[in-house]
Amino acid sequence: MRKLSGAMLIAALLCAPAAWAQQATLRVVSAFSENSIYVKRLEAWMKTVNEEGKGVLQLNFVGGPRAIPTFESGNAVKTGVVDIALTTGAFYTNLMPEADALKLAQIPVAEQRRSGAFEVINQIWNERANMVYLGRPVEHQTFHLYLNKKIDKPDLTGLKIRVTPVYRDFFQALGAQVITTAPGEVYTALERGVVDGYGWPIGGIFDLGWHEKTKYRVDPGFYNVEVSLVMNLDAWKRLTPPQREFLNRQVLAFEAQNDFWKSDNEAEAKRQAQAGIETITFDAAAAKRYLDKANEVGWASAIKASPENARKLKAVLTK
Ligand code: 173
Repeated sequence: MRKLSGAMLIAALLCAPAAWAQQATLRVVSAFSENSIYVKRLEAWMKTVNEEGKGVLQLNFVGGPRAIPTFESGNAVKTGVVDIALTTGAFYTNLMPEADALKLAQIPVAEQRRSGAFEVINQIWNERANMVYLGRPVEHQTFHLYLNKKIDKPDLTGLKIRVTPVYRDFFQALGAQVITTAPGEVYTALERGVVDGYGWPIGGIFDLGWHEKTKYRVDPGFYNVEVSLVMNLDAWKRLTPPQREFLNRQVLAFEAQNDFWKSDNEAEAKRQAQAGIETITFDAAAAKRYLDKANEVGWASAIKASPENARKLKAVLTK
């Protein structure tokens, strides 16, 4: 320091705030619990982003549902309480019911980016929720019905099932009585016998100990599990072009790891079997009816709730 002349010191001090302004720090939350596989992968990704983003962009993980309750995650992003959330459309249908339609996508996210589907999603998300749809770092997973009572056909009459908007209309169409809860309440609901089962992806039931309270998994799985990064539109606009480019590149790198889920699916199914969870399967005709029903009910609900946007999404997300 002694070697700096007075003029140089002043110049350095004047430059410092400008240089500093080139680094943005964004607040990130997760609608999924902190010990979930989704958040473990998010944190690993953020670590890389922060290492590579020094002087450009930093991500600050604020927390999971204890920081922002699961079903408030969309609102927190919309209003700018946080900048980014790892969440899913079913958790912010209060803002835009069509968000849940991303589970009906039949084409991979990389293709959605090439085909223009991604832009259609972004137009809708910008307008409806003041959000930028950044990317989808979870793919190749299906949802399943987990039960504590045995069934031999796709008929849930007399069963109480924990749902979110993902499964609500489908399970209801199969005769179930449904109870909506955040993931954080599933264990207690099972423990108290408030529900006979729940919907959840193929992976993750061990994260919160649900395997202890689960007897059966129903196959086949249905829909396309959607977990995405969404960002407040104003916060996005405040970023400089290089910061946006950096963030986009990092999200693409995250999505490029999506094959991870294929091996995770196998590992999780195996682990469930080892934990004594039996698989319930239907005959081919019943399985087809089950999947067709899921799809049909899914689109019918989305179109009913938000006709114009759901139709736009259907046009670009299905084959
Ligand atoms: O809570 C849920 O069952 C749910 O809707 C969901 C959505 C995506 C991934 C995991 C769970």
